[in-house]
Parts: sequence; structure tokens; C-alpha cells
Amino acid sequence: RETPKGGVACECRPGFELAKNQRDCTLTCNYGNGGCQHTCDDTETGPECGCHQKYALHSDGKTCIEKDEAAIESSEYNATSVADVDKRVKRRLLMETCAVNNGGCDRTCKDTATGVRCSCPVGFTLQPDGKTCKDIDECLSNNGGCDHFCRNTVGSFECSCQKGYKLLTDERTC
Ligand SMILES: [Ca+2]
Repeated sequence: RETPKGGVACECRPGFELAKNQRDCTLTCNYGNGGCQHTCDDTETGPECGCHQKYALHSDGKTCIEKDEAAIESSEYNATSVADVDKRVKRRLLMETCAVNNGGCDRTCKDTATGVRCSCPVGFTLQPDGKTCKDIDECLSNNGGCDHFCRNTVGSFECSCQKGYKLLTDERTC
């Protein structure tokens, strides 16, 4: 742009600002959000990126990552790529919901703040894997309370009596 005094003055494209040397153009938040993923603040030294709550600024100064992932990132410094972190978040979200594959639970699945929690119906016990339900063999303990014979069934058990005896209505006593 020509100035009234006969010289030239530089101008910048929209979103850029003329630098102090009156020649260079510097990026501002008005152009592509200053390269920031979330928030952008114009400062003397250029755009400064910020992140929404629960997010932390990545070491690249532009990208925002989930805060607990940021902790993982610093402990696993080899896997700093944002793509890797994204994959990990998605994988974890997919795994930790009862909506997908019943959360890996054999029977009952419940979504909790710390992830899924599996549980089993009466007569079954949750295995150390936290997912599988196994029938309890009631007959192993005190013969299941049966007077004579005890027969384990899936989810329950049955008492029966020797020949000549009849099972009473308590289904234990002969
Ligand atoms: Ca049983």
C-alpha cells in the first residue's frame, strides 16, 4: 500500500498482524484459530492456545488431550503422538461399557464411574477374572444341607432320599 508521503506500507492478510518491524506478518487467533485445537488468546508473542476443562495442552502447544491421558503420556513418553493417545482413549471407551459385548461380563453388567462391574445371579460366583460366572457346588459344603443325597445343578442343587424315605417340603429333610 502506498502511503501519502510517497513510501510503501505493508499490510497483512486477514487474520495476520503486521509485526513490529513493519514487514513481517504474524499469525493471530483470527486465522485458523491460531492453530489451536480449543481456545486461542492473542499475546505479544503470538497466539497462545488453551484447552477446555478436563483437557491439558499437549507439548506441541496446540493440541488438547484428556487430562488423565496427559498423565499417561508423561509416564509413557515414547507414545506421545496424539494419534496414539486418541486410539488409546477410543479403545478404552469401547471396552469399558456394558453397551458393547456386555462389557465382557458373563451375566449382569453395570456401568460405574470406574468402569464396568460384572455380577452373577444367585447360585453362581464371580471368578477371579471379574467377568466369568461359575456355578457354586452347594453339595461340597455340608452336603448342601441335604439329609441324604445332594446333587449339584447349574445355578442350584437338589436333595433326594434313600429308598423308603420321602423328601419333606423343606426339600432337605428325609
Ligand atoms: Ca450349583
